Amino acid sequence: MNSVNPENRKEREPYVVTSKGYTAVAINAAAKAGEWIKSRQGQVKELGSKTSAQDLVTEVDKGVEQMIRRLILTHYPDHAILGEEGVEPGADNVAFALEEARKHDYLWIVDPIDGTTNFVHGFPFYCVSIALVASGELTVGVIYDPIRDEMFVAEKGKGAYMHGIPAAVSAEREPGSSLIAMGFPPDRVFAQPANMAGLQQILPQVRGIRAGGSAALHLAYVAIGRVDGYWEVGLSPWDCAAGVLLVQESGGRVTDTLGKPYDIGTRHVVASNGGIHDFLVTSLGEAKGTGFES
Ligand code: 2AM
Ligand code: CA
Repeated sequence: MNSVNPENRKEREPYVVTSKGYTAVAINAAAKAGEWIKSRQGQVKELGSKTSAQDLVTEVDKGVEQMIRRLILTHYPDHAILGEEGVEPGADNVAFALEEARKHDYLWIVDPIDGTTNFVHGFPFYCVSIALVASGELTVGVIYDPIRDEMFVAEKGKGAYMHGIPAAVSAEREPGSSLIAMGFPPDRVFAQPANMAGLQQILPQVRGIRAGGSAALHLAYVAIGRVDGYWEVGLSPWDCAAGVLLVQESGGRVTDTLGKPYDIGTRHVVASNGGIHDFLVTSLGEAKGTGFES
């Protein structure tokens, strides 16, 4: 009789590590990626541009994304991955790639370096961002800042943490006492005028504004209360997916610039402690700085 020993069959199949949870895999990948990125600061060899001289990419972005993809697929070979360097630039291409990616039950959204311009210039404000969307729901969000060695971790329904300490948004309710972050993606035709309009409206009403150049880190800073709110018009899914879960799990609120609930396709984002959210949304509307005007 031709009997098959199941143990032998197991040995012949590809070896798949299954013992680690999604969050542990994301943390491990972000930590490894972050260390590599930090070690390459100031040593970029292949500086390229995508849509314009402002839209930069380096061999480090590409190499780190490959590494993160391999690490995730080692554990979960049938999961899908949407990464910044795997998609052609342009809002239409991003939207198309996202619609394809959404069909998968398990979708990882990866930005190998959020803040590439900072990385290229040696301005120490950039991070690795990894999110998992399971059955359409943001489930894990991990952001790692290798410069400060800060690991921000959020799990749906379980809260957000920085180095194991629970994260919480600020309690500020007064715009005049608020520190706000925002940003300028490289698009100068559509995003820049909208973001400038919002800046013009909001800056005179708040304590200060910071535009650090990393959407993901700004969202992590909302989550941990270092800034009270953040907005930016013209983002891509990988810039904000992980950070959005961090803010939500820290007690904050995330919408689009019209105040509608966030979805992974949302490009014009407002995130806050909740207390100043309506102020930001209302101000952007008054300024015609929502990105939805045209
Ligand atoms: P990046 O560094 O990963 O490219 C600047 O405030 C923010 O805009 C950063 O998070 C930056 O992410 C993002 N960004 C840069 N190029 C972009 C593009 N072409 N489309 C959307 N967002 C972009
Ligand atoms: Ca990036």
